[in-house]
Amino acid sequence: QEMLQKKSAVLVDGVILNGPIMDSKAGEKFVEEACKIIMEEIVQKADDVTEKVCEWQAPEKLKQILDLEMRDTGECHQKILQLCRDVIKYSVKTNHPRFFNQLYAGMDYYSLVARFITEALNPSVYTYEVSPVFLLVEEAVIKKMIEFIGWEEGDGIFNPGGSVSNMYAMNLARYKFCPEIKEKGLSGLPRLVLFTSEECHYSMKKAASFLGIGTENVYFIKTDERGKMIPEELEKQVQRARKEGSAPFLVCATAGTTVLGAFDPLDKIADICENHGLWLHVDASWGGSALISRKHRRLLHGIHRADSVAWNPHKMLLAGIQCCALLVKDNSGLLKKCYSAEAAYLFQQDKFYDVSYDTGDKSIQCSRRPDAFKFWLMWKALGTMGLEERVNRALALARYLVEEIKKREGFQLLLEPEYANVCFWYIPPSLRKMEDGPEFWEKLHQVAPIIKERMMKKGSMMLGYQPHWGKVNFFRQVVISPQVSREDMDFLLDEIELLAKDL
Ligand code: ABU
Repeated sequence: QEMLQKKSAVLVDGVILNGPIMDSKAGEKFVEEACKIIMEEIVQKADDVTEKVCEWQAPEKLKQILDLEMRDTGECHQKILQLCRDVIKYSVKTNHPRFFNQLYAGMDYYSLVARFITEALNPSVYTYEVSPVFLLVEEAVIKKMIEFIGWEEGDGIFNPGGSVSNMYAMNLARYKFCPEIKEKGLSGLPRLVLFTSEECHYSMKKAASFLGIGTENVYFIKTDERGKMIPEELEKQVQRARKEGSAPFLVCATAGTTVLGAFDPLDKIADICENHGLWLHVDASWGGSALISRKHRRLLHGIHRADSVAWNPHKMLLAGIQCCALLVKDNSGLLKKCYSAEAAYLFQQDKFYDVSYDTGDKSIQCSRRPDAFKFWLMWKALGTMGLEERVNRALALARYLVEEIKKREGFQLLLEPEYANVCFWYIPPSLRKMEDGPEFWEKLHQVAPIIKERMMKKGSMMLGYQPHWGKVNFFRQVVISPQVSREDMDFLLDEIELLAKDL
């Protein structure tokens, strides 16, 4: 009413248009109070082992606790702040020192602040005009990552996940093999075949299906007892594909497999690719960060011979999900040629600045998050040596755990790890005297899921398990976080013994 009485009030379709409709002061206060909760409940508790890793609730119970219904009228700030507290309380604390469940863990303070900044600025990284800083940062980070791979030059793009990077690489390799596909589509193509190991990431199958290549045209190459692709088997399969009259175009090697943490022999695989004129993509989503370590980069020996590499700094280096780069050994603008669609409303060629900085058209996305920035701020703060120390320490902790497992009764290593994946069985007291045979393995298969249920309901730690290629359920312990200490490794083993003492 007051506004309408003012002479200057403008009313359109029954809506007053003067002034903003938001109460900025109340909004600022809300942000301030929410930040305080984030500090108290997440950041300050991140290294506190007395806190629970998770506060398990069954889905139906959690639905009731959270009051998920969205109503016609909004709720007061106090209620919303309480919801924020509940969301934090019932979420898994992936930054807890005893979260060993996935290929990411821990909290990096710099990348966290970078995320706060980008969330607040809300940029989309496609043109220099809306993302000047983040585009330059992405360029600088890609350049540095390329240096660590050992290429003299190259190109790249940050993507939402390693799976997407792998898909980009598959499509790029196919585009290089038959560039006319971009306009003509699949109809004129021969039967394309690609090769990857039995231990590869499941995204290879997804990508083959999504891109219309077909999962039957992914030839899975046998691996050795450590999970590494056998090059002689690759050679045989390439020859088989040729004899069948199909068109091999891509080999995807893995540097750091998901379960066993195995590294394929890149040099030997590169020889085969060179002989047969095949694109070599290395999925180093997990293992790529070993390139930062002078001690461990030998795991990726030969990676400089790859045509493309997927590398996720959000895993071992803690850059915050998601931070995933696809890097390409190319200086001909292949990424842009393959993916661009030249939208005139974004990529005008008559802008007042150098439009080569409008790099968004190299991406299959339109809106894109500034993921490189988290990695950049962290790298600036820690330096390469700080990142290197992170990798070295994680692998030293994994080694410590391996040696402790060997000493303890009831624990059995699956294999000597090369990286941070420590795979082992826990054989509970009742099975220790049992004869090796189908019954023993059947019973052992049931042990890890029971221990997992107990640890989650107690909230003491989180550790993954899986069956794998005929091997019954075993634990996969992943060591990443700099918040983890030697004591946490001991705790992990003690806790498994405690949780399984009646089994
Ligand atoms: N991209 C693989 C992630 C799954 C895992 O954490 O085991």
